[in-house]
Amino acid sequence: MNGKLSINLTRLTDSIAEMGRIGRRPGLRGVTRLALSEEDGEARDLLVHWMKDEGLRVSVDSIGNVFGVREGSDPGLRPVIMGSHLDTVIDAGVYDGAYGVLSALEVVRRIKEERIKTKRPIGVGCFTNEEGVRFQPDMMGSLVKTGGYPLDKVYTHKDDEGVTVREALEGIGYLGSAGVDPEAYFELHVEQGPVLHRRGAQIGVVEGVQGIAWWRMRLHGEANHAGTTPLDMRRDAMAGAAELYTRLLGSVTRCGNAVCTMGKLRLEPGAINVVPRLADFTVDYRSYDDATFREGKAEVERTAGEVAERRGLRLEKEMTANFQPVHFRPEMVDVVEGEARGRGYSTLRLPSGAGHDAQFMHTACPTAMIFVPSVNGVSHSPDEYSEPEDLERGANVLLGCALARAGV
Ligand code: HGY
Ligand code: MN
Ligand code: MN
Repeated sequence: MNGKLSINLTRLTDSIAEMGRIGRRPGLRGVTRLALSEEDGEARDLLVHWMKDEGLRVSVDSIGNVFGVREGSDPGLRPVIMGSHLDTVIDAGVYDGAYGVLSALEVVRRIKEERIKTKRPIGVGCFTNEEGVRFQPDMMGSLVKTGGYPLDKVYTHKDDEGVTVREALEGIGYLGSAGVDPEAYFELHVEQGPVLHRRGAQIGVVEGVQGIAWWRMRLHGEANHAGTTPLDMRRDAMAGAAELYTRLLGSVTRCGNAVCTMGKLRLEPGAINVVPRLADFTVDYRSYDDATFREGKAEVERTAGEVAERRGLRLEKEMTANFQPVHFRPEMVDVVEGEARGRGYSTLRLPSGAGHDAQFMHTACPTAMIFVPSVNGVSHSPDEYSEPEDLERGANVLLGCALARAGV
């Protein structure tokens, strides 16, 4: 392989498969490891076990981010960290997050096997609650670590059962105190979208991450009889939510460079013959373009207000994430492209549609992301899949970038 050090693909895919056995649920085909759940704790414990097997110095910080670092010849230098997350959405694939964490572990294993002593310490990072499904906001671990959100405030955030982040961290034994301060951060991730696979490109050279805005909204109407209540007498919360979603989808379709999703919806009282009095739902709005993102967020809130007004509904809305589009440092983007091309891989530059810890690590240190193709662009689904050769290429690029940055 033109003399460049490469990873051990079998060991990597075996570790992904073993990690992918954690979080299986009857009736679901995928994995479910919601942040700070028992399953997330089990996944973290397995990672820590592997880190200790490799003799890494393991530390856990105050928001539960886990780091495993191999000392360098100059321990006074800040470490190069490669990482991602192990928590998942509901019924997820085995690659989202875990591929990046386990590829980072594989890189450290290979460096150790080759008895390479890097100048800088080099290690693995596993961030808390990247997905934001159980607790909001998403990318919580990297956001708090980089000072984007106050720790004492995030500790009080609750899940649907009223459990706080702090209680959940304590519950799985990952309420730590000491983290690491990376000199640089690299994140390898499956693209989760269709671009690389459609274009036949082997490595995605990620230029940035699109803006993400999340709301929790409640439309309050009035319960009434589904048979006897004339349409013009109804205050139907579901009709309001449906109209809002339809109008937002129409708007992002017309604008062409934004997306919108209402992924979670709960109705009360939730009976077939009762006009819903409450629609409790989420809105996820994203765009890579700064102006579109700003205007789009205003339109989401304006449209929700209009729909509520006209339908006689009371609107409650809470913004649970508001992250501007991020553009990685050009020199870091160039490093990824240079390493991939130096290995003879084809490359394509693109923004990330999904959120990642890298978008916050970017505010603390030089940061880069590497993508590999997702077959048919599927993710956040048990059908998420990437070819082993692609997994290998991505991990080889991660190895090359991190080793060069750490210095030998
Ligand atoms: O929502 C996202 O893009 C990420 O998976 N948390
Ligand atoms: Mn992810
Ligand atoms: Mn994800």
